[in-house]
Amino acid sequence: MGGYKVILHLDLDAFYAQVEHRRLGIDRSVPLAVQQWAGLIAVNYAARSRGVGRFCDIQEAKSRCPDLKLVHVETIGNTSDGRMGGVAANKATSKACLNRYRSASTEVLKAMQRFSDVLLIERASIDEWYIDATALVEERLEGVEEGGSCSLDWRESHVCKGASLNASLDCDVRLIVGAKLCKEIRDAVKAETEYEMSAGISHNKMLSKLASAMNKPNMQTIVPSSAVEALMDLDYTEINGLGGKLGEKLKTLYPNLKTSRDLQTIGQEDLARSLGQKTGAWIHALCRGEVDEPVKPNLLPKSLNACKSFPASPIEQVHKWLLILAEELADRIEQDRQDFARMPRFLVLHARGAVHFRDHSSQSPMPKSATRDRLYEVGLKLFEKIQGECLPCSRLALGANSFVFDQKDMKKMDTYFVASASEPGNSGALGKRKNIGTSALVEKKKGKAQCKPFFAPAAPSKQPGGCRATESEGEGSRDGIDLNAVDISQQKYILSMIKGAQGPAANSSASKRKSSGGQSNLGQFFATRSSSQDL
Ligand code: TTP
Repeated sequence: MGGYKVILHLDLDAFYAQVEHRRLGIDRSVPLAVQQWAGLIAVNYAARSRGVGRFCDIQEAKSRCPDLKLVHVETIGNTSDGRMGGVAANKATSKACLNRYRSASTEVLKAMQRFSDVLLIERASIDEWYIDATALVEERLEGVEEGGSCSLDWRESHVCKGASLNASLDCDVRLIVGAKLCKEIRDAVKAETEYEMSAGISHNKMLSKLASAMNKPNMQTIVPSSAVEALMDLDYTEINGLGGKLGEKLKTLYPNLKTSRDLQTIGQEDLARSLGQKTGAWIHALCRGEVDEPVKPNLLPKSLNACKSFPASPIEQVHKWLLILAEELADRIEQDRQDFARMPRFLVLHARGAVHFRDHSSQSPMPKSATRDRLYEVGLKLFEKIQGECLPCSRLALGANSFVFDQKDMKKMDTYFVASASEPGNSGALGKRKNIGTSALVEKKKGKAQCKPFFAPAAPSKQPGGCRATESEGEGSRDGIDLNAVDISQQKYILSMIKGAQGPAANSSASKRKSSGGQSNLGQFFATRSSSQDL
């Protein structure tokens, strides 16, 4: 093992717009934007080239690009009983519903999962993922040592401006093999879902995230360690984790510093004094491109939420919104049950009083049948408990958390799994894909030059920055999955569900594979306990 990580960051291009292109069968060359109420939330690249951006209001967008196709996000409500319906969007009477985009995101994840069960995948937001591809890269390189071959052609990738790759360095060889792999993953996702992604390939999450944005759309960029020093000229607020409150705090503390390189002039002690030991150490490494955060697999959402903010409202309005939220949550619980065979144990209601702007919450066991009407009924009782502090009300959220696995569905799936895994000739997805595409074949030379170990030791497990989570509704509920109670057949079931119940090949590959120095899907599943996030 070379000791160099290969971390990919994959980011869907103009995500919601792509979903609408596919759903409505609209050619990608047509300028298209997704609208939510009076604003644009996704703009495709054809429209961007005509001067349309998220900053435009609808009128300005139309005047810049008269043939712009506008698609409104799906909404719930707007009808007398709150049922879902394709009705005209009205912010005062309905709420945006992201189910369409969540499903598309799950499709993409499944396609990546099917590609290989050695990849470690972390969902960073609804449309971006980190992948630790180190194990698969090493596996390919081991194949070369055993007499196989491996492409060292990086022409399908960009290399970060001002940098070059050196195929005689172990670290760069790994990025080149990782880039080939990354292209294969993107191609597999495109073939299966039609969605296009951009990607970054580097040795850590921070650098691969910066890289994926360098050549959008539908391109990938490699950032070798030799590029890092020059890269640090960037505005530090562009670095993931420094774009928000922490970046603001840094600006206040050090008003004259703009770039990452400027930040390097502050000693770790000073940073620690102003921001605390952990954050100080983290920023000290971050502004040098040296943060080695692990990819934390998190495939299962830990809570499901439906929420709505509205002008200060009396009880009748609260009831109306509660019915709409119950509709959405019931739908999400059912979808989640189908995807992961589990049910939440608790229903939580959060409400914000419009007088003091304080949030209050109340929770109860989940009703046995989580239908809209039952959730509404229980939700009303939960609101009664806190309504003294919450009326008039300006925000409501209804959430489900603390999941247990559905024994009945497990059993069904168990039977399926055992039957399919025992079928002969199941070679597995990875085996089929190994060493494909060898346009410029290079035999691995013995005794390659080593580049200087560049990256600092792993950062503390909880960094202050973290990943953007566009869909998180901030509930901070606990993950109630009791993994100790999940036996091996249930784990197999969950694997097959996450992989989209592929049938024999995928399942048997998952059960036969050893972890190859990386973490299998099973490992990913176990890792959800600490790192999964709401989607
Ligand atoms: P982004 O990844 O920020 O952007 P994008 O995928 O549309 O475009 P790009 O190719 O530049 O990455 O956001 C992902 C989706 O999240 C986006 O398609 C729509 C949604 N979104 C919102 O709903 N509100 C917002 O303010 C932003 C920024 C995004």
